[in-house]
Amino acid sequence: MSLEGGEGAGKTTVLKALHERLLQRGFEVVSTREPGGTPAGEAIRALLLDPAHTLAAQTELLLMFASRAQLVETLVEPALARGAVVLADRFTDASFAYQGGGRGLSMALIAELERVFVRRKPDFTLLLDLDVAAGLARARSRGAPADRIEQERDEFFENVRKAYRTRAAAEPQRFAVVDAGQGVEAVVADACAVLDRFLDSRAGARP
Ligand code: T5A
Repeated sequence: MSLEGGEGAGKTTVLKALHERLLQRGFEVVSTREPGGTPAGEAIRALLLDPAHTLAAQTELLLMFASRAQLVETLVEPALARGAVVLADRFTDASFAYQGGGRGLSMALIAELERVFVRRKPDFTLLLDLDVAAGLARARSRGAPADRIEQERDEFFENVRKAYRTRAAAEPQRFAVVDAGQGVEAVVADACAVLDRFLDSRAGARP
């Protein structure tokens, strides 16, 4: 299962709560993040987010998929094979939203990379939907210098949000959308409630 959203939407905060909820419900949980999640993936993440680099959009896309391919081969597939739940802070939907929606790269090309190198979609995806200005303000309030992608203009992030919402609307059976503009406690409560509904609908099956 995966967690998605724009900058500062609160994924890190919500991920911890969902991880705890899954443990309480008796699952082995493997939480991970993208780009990154493996030693090689974290090195790729550093390259991707370093503002010192000017990357072509295609390079950015392929590095996202390089990190993802490493994660799928070395972490996701082995974890699923032994019956664990993988809880991913971003997965392929982020490439559709950022590289497709934000950068304007071909959605068909991204779908083809997904088909060849990922070969699966999350069973359940929680989208934290938030006004772009509010998300950027939250991200900036942490005081860390903006990374390469956070330095993009607002229009880029508006297109990212639009692409996420379009994907959620197209696959309502996979996506649940939570209003991330609420206070932390309300967002966490909503996120846990939709997770519980999903787990209950699967009647004990692994997500
Ligand atoms: N990317 C990624 C792509 O372009 N393509 C891809 O395929 C993939 C996988 C790194 C970047 O890579 C891009 C997207 C990103 O630009 P990331 O590490 O997930 O991906 O980066 P961010 O989205 O930048 O992660 P953030 O850590 O900024 O956002 P989070 O995790 O959504 O937010 P979080 O939980 O750290 O919260 C941000 C701040 O807001 C507060 C928190 O305390 C924190 O200070 N906060 C709230 N404040 C008020 N109300 C709430 N409800 C709040 N929830 C959290």
